[in-house]
Amino acid sequence: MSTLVSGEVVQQHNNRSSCWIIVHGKVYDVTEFLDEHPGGSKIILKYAGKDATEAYEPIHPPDAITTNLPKEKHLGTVDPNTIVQVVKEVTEADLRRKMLMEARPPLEEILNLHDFEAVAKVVLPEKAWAYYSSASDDEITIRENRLAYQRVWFRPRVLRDVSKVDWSTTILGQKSSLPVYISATALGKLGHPDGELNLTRAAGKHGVIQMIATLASCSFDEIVDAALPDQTFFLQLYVNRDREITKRYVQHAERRGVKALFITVDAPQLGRREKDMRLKLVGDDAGAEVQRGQDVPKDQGVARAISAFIDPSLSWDDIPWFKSITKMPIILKGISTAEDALLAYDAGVQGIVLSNHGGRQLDTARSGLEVLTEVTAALRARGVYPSRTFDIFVDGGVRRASDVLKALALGAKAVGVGRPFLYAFSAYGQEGVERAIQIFRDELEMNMRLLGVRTLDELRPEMVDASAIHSHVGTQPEDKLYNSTYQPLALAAFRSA
Ligand code: 173
Repeated sequence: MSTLVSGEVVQQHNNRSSCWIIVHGKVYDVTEFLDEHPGGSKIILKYAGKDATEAYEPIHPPDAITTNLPKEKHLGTVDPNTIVQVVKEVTEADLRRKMLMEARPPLEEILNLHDFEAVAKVVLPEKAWAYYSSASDDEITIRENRLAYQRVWFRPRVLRDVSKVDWSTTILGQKSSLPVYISATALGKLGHPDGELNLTRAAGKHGVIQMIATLASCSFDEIVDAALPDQTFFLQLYVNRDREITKRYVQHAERRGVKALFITVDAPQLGRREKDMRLKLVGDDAGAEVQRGQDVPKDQGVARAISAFIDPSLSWDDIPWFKSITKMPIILKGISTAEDALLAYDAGVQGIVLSNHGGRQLDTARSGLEVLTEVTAALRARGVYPSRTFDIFVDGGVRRASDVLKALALGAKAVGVGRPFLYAFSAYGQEGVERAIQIFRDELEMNMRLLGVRTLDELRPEMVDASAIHSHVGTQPEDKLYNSTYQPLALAAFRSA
C-alpha cells in the first residue's frame, strides 16, 4: 500500500530547499536531485509543488525517475481527492492549439508530405516545432538535402507494358511493402501523446519497417509490445559511455526480435540547432523567477541534456566489439564519404546509411544522394559493388516517391524517412502516418509506370542523369512547396519593453 499524500502538502514543497513534484500520480522528493538533473535544476523548479507529468513525459523514459531516485524519496501517491488543486491549468496556448486542431485540413486533402509539415508547423507547440524542424548552424545542409534531388533528372523508358507494377522489396533480409523505412527520430511525445506508437501501429498495418530510436519518448518495450506478431523493427543505437548499458540494450533488442542494428556514427556531439536554442532562451526566461541569479547554462536545450551519455570516443576499433555482442546485421548510420564507406566495408559490417542526420549535425556536409554516387564508384573500383552482403541506404530530404526512385536507381537499397512521418503523426496521429504511407504507394505506382519499371530491380543508373549532382552552383527551379513550409532562421531579438 502506497502512502497517500495530499495535494496541499505537495504544494508547500515548492522551492529549492524542499522540492516535491508529481509524476504519473506519484509524489517524489527531488530536492537533492536538483543539481544532478541532466537538464538542469531550473526546469524541475518550475514544477516544484506541482504536477510535472506533462513536461516529464515526452523526454524521459517511463522509468527514469523511479530508477534514478533513491527509494526513500518516493513519497507515495497523491490523494486523488486533492489532486484537482495541483493539476496543470489550461493555458491560452493550449486552447489555441485545440482550436487549430479542430480547423486542420481534413486528411483526404493532404496530398503530399509537405502538407503534413505545413499542418504540423501550425498545430505543434512552438517548442516541439522548433525541436523537430531545426537543423545545425545556417541550415544549409537541410536545404541542400532537398536541392540534391532536384539536380538529378530522369531518363524514362517507354513502351514497356507497365500494367502491373510492384514496389515491394526486401531490406536486410526482411520483407517491406515499400522501399522506404521509418527512420529514427527522438521525442515523439512532444508531437502527440501516443508518440512513436503512432508509427508502430501504422507500420504494422501496412508492412513498413520502423527503426526504433534510442531516444524515443516511448520505451523500447512499449513499442515492441504494441507490434503485430510478424512486424519488423530495426534499432537505432546511440552508444553509451558505459558499454555494459549498451550491451544490455542491444542484446535485449535482439532477444525481442529486432532485425538490424543501426549505429549512429555522426553525432559524437550534438549539432547546435539555433531555432531550438533561441526558443529555449525565450521560454526559460519567461518562467525563470525561481532561479534568478543562478549561473545556469542557458543554451543547452533538451537534446543536449539528454544526449550527455553518448560516447564521443567511439571509433573504428569498437566495431569488432559490436560484432561480438550481437548476431544482428550492423549498419553504420551517418557515413558521408567514399573513404569511410570503404572502411565500413573493410570492417565487415552489413551496410551503411549515407546520411547527414537530417541536416542536424555538420552543416554544409553534402547530401546522402550526392555521397551515394561517389560511394558506389569507390566500391565498384574495389570490385565489391554491387554486393549481396553490403547494403547502402540513404536518408535526408526525401519527400516524394520520385526521390526514392532516384536514390534506388543510383544504388541505394532503400531510403529512410524521418521528419515527414513525425509531422504526419503530430498533426493526425496514426491515421496521418497511414496516409503518408498511402501517398508513397500512389506516387510510386505512378512514377514507376512513367519511368518504365515494373519492379524495383529494373531500376538502373542509366534511368537518371546525375551529371550535375556535384555541382553546387547555378540556377534551379524553386521547390515551392518545401520553401513555403521552410521557416527561415531568426536573428537575436530585442526584449520587448
Ligand atoms: O537529431 C537529434 O535531435 C538527435 O539525434 C538527438 C540526440 C540526442 C538527444 C535527442 C535527440
